[in-house]
Amino acid sequence: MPVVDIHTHIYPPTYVELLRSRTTVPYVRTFPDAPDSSRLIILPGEDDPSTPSTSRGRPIGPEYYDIAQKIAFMDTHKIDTSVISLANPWLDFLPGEKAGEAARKINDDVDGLCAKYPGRLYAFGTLPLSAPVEEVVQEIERLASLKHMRGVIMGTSGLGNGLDDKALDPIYAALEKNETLIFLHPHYGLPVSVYGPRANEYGHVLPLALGFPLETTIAVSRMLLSGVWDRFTKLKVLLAHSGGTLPFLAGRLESCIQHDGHLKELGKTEGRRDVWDILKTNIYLDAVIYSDVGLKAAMNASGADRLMFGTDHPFFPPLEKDQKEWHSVNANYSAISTAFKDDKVAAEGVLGDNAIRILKLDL
Ligand code: 5CU
Repeated sequence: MPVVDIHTHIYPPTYVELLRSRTTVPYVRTFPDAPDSSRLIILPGEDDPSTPSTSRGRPIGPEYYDIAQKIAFMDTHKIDTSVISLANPWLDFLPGEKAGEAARKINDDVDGLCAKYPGRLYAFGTLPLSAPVEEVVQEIERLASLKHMRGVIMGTSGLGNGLDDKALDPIYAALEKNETLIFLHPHYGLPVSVYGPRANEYGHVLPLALGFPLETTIAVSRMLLSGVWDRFTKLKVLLAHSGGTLPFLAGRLESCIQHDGHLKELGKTEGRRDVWDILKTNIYLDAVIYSDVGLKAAMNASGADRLMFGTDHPFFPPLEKDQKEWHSVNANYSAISTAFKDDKVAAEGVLGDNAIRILKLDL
């Protein structure tokens, strides 16, 4: 039974060099109170001077950029194949004139890494979203010709105005035409003010446990409300973290649409595809939710045949030194075995068969 990890990140060495050359978020640097440990600072506001040193970014070691370490991690956790993707914040922060070339270089580097480990690595490419739209479309076309690419990873900002922006239509059209799946992943979270004045005392818990999933939920809801899937009925999107909170809130979202006087006035409550249809036709969900409770909601919303195992490596390593097996990975394995204890075929689907079928992996 093959195990495929579809949510696993890498910062290729060229990207880490770029981060080391920067002094504003995102960047990599050491701090005077821990000069021997480089820290990766990526999330908005996480280098605020008032932030305790243990909460300033995260330590960055070779597990973030050395592909041999990815393979070793896969071996330890019995993962046959991984679909690797550049981690957040991708190329969102680059000036438009630099983004196209950076995307081509990173995508070629990542495709090259996959070529070194036949059958073990595939990838989601990266788009130069700050470049002119035509350049983004060109990269989508080019990615379709790279052997190991199976989609693109994207954040929720789109071209700067979110994923409900009509200016994205040529990009959605190119993705749909090439049957290129979007792996939609959060980065920006919620405005830090919602975490309150004591947020510094809580490490990264609130932005990662709640900010990330809510960001995804809001981004997808905006896509849906703006009719993206009515215009692009075959556009495929894989949502990180089991869809944020969308499986749990889909009924409420649908009901709010049906009861909205403004939408009715605009004629937008009729003749549209509803949330459940889109969840079962266009959306795929990863199984990175660490509990069978969330996983069952994901299964009920989209169907067990649309769920795919993931680890989020290299994020969420064990905090104990010398702990080889990762608790976070084992939590995702256990969630699958508990949620699908009476359905071996569905469990095998989530662990690997669904990814092989959906992403057309040649295994
Ligand atoms: O720990 C984190 O900050 C993250 C992150 O930035 N991206 C991700 O995919 N997982 C965890």
